[in-house]
Amino acid sequence: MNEIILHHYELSPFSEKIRRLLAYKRVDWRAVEQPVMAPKPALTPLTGGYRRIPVMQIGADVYCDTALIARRIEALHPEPVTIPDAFAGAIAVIEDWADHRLFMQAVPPVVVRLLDALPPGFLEDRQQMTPGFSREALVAGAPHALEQAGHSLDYLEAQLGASPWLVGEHFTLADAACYHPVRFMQNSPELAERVAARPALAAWAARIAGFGPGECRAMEPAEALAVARAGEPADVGGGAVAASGFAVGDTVDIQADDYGQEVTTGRILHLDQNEIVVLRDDADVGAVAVHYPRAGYRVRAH
Ligand SMILES: N[C@@H](CCC(=O)N[C@@H](CS)C(=O)NCC(=O)O)C(=O)O
Repeated sequence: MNEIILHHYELSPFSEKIRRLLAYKRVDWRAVEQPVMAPKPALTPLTGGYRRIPVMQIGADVYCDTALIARRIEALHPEPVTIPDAFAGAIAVIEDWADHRLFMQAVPPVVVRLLDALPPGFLEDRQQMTPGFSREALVAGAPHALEQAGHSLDYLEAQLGASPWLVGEHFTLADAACYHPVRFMQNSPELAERVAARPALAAWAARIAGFGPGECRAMEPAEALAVARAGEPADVGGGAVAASGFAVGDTVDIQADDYGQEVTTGRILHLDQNEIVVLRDDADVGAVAVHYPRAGYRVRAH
């Protein structure tokens, strides 16, 4: 009942960020394969609309966004530490840079390379999430993104030439966050060449890949929905930050502020500086608590 269920797909870079953490921590987890494109009929009953990948589920608690998922895994499985207190702020800054800037430098060159192999409807689906995600815009944007990626890879190479990991003496969430765009870059020969040309970076990436697949067993999507249906939200410590303007019980809409505009609507169970938890009563799975980070998400009165 309390096992970690990760809704993911193999090629998903953000899922890889979480899979590396789970492998490093040697945590058992269940893998639910979700479609690469909307609709996601075995995911949205859990989230209430959010369609991005990955999503973590524990019973009837559902966690959106890797920033929150990583921190919940750390709280549940604190050893080995991947967010040491002494570096928590620096790790969050590097993570944000990796998830947004570094990742976005990888997207145009990689997608342009994959254009002929993409499933039908892929660009249209991503255009729904990010207006302007067209073949023409990607082709036009790829050379600059490639050039800019070189600078980012230089920063990583400089740090990894001086220390084995990006922050401190051990693998941390900062490494997992930077690894996922670097791994995604392997799909573009031009980017893969730039990674390979930086020896400390290439060796670091190989070490992280070497954590292996982790302790993972597949789960059917219907079984994950049944788990939610059978469970009750458990991770719902009450409370609200007065300064937020909201109170426990208010019905709110939650929406990403970058891409993917689907909205989750629910009643606030918990709200603090870092996280908002809303309760949804879903026709299919019953009561579920949906957890979001505050950073990167708009919360509005419904
Ligand atoms: N900020 C989100 C970003 C997640 C994200 O962009 N995921 C990609 C896949 S790696 C996605 O959802 N793409 C659209 C899809 O898979 O439907 C997070 O950290 O979880």
